[in-house]
Formats: sequence, structure tokens, C-alpha cells
Amino acid sequence: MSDASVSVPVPASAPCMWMRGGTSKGGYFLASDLPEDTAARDAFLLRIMGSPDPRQIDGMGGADPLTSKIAVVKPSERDGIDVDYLFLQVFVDQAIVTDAQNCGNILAGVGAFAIERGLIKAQDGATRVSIFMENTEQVAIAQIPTTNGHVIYTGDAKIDGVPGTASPIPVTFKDTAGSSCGALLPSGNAVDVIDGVEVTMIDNGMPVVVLRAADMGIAGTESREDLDANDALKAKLEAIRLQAGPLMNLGDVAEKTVPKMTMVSAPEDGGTISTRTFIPHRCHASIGVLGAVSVATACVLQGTPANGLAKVPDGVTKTMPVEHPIGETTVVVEMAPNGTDIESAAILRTTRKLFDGTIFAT
Ligand code: NQM
Repeated sequence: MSDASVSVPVPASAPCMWMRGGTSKGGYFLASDLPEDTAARDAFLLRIMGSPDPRQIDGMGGADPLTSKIAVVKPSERDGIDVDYLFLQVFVDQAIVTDAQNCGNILAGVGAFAIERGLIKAQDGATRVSIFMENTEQVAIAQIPTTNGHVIYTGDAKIDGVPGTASPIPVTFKDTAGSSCGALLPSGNAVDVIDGVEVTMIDNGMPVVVLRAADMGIAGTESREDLDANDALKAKLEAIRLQAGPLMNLGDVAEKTVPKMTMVSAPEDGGTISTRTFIPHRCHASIGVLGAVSVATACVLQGTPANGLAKVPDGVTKTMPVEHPIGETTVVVEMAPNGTDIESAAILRTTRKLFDGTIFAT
């Protein structure tokens, strides 16, 4: 994060592709098209998004954290890796750009963007893209449907939260434990108590505090709008979050978008668990990708609040639909031979190219 109030020369414009990635949306840039100086880059990104402003009326942001996102992509110099991806969250109503979290939804567009920009040659049938996620220094593998040198965007895959269908993009994560917190369970415990509430502080790709909806005085089936209007709930969640931050090795999280806060209840619709997630000050319309991986992992850990409510399938390969306000996000978890650790997690996403052109900061 930089101090975006610093006076630095900000570029007037830059080449940009706008894409939907999973259930999020944002601007995709080649790193070489943005200023190297972080303060100049962040000032430019605030300007193009129209932040700070709750309506982002003077920019491209959609007045929602889920549509105020940026991917910065470059060819990788790492062995076996195709591209490096840096995710930046542009706050809607504050002049903050942060790299303190990753985003698995925007990640879904990175492979297609890299092919569009000629960083990777498209294969016939599908193109495997290995992506180094700079925010957490971990690797994801995306399979991009391609033909005749082009990305195929249309197809039959459906993900909840996006109308219609598109071509499927399976994304696999390995070794995501401790992505930002240094350990899967940064406090050393599967269960801690904060403000009298049992919580699991977990990081399997996204730092998340998992707690029972009932312990927060809600059913866990409320709509996003109802939860966003519940100021008493939001105050209780934030009090727990601010205490969880240092316990999760994240330091003072007052101005960070992590940890996320996921309230769980028994599944309602044949899934593994039902969730309502604050990211962290607004309720997520669905659930984040890596957020879902972390919550699914909490469901597998014996004795956690999530485990007590979840219906976890047997077997080494566990297909786990994580229910959320507008459907479900299925995480396929592969257990390690020891039966307790998680070897890998996979998720199905889709993406769409929305525009390619020049974006202006003037
Ligand atoms: O958890 C929103 C999203 C996300 C993050 C958020 C995400 C993830 O839905 O990997 O995708 O939690 O801020 O885009």
C-alpha cells in the first residue's frame, strides 16, 4: 500500500483490458503499462476507478469492492511459471490501494489476459497457464479453453453469481496454507475464543475468521442487503476482526481487507456448509474463491465451529459445495495421504473480456 496523497506524476492514460473474473470485475494491465513507482501507480488507479467516492461516479469502479479490482500481469522469470500476477484492491470510499490480499476471482481472467496480450501462445484445445500470485508468493494453475491461437470465452459452464454461461476455467491451488499468515492456523489452535465467540482463524489461500452465525445472533440465511444493514452485527464482527488481525500475524488490520469474516451455519441446499462473508466491511454477494477454499478447509478440521455444522463427504477427493447468499461455490479438495492435510484445492471459474482499449486518468 502506498500513501496515495503523495504528489507524483501520474500518467494521463494507459492500455487496459476490463474483464469479469469469476464473480468479480476489474481492470487488467501489463505491469509494463503502469508506473513502476507505487505511489504514482496507486494515484493512477484511484483516479481511473473514481475513488474515493461511495458511487465511484467519476471512474470505472462499480461502487462495490467486488468491482473495484486490478490485476497487474507480467511474464515470469521463475522456473516453470508463465506469468506473475499482482492483485490490487482499490477501496471504494477511501484513497487506499492495497496488495495485502490475493483474489482468486480476478485470477480467473489472468490466463486469458496473458494470451490476449501475447505473453503466452495459445494451444489447440486448452492452454495450461501457471501463475505466480505475487501477493501470497504461491502458484495457481489455470486451464484456458483455446483454439486457433485465441481464447474461447463462450461455453456451457455456469457459476452462481453470474448470469448465463461461459467456457469453463478450472483453477488449481497447491500449497496455499499460510499464504499471508505464515501457517494454516496462525494462532496454533483450531479454535480460539474472542469476545466470548468461538472462532477458527485460518489461512488456506485467504486469511479468514470462521465463526458460527448463531453465535453472532443471526440465522445465517439472511440476504446480503439485510446483513449490510445490520450495524450492530457489523460492529461485533469488526471488534473480533481487529483482535484477530495480530493473532493471525497480520498486524493492525484496521485499514486492511483481511482477515475476511465468514459466519457459518448448517447447509440448507445439499451443500457442505452455508456461509455469509464480510470482506470485511460489506457482505460478499457470494464468497471469494480462496475464501471458499479456506472455509472448506475449516470444515475438514476436527473440532472447529465449521466442522460441527458441516456435512463433509468421505474419501480422499472431497467435492464441497460452499453455499452463499446467491447459490454455491464448489471447492474440490484433495486430501494428503496422511488423511488430515490438504494436498490441493480446485475450483471452477469463468471469465469474460469486456473491453480492450485506453483508460484515462485525466
Ligand atoms: O477469496 C473478494 C472475490 C474476493 C476475493 C474478497 C476472492 C478470493 O470474490 O479468492 O476471490 O474477499 O474481497 O473476488
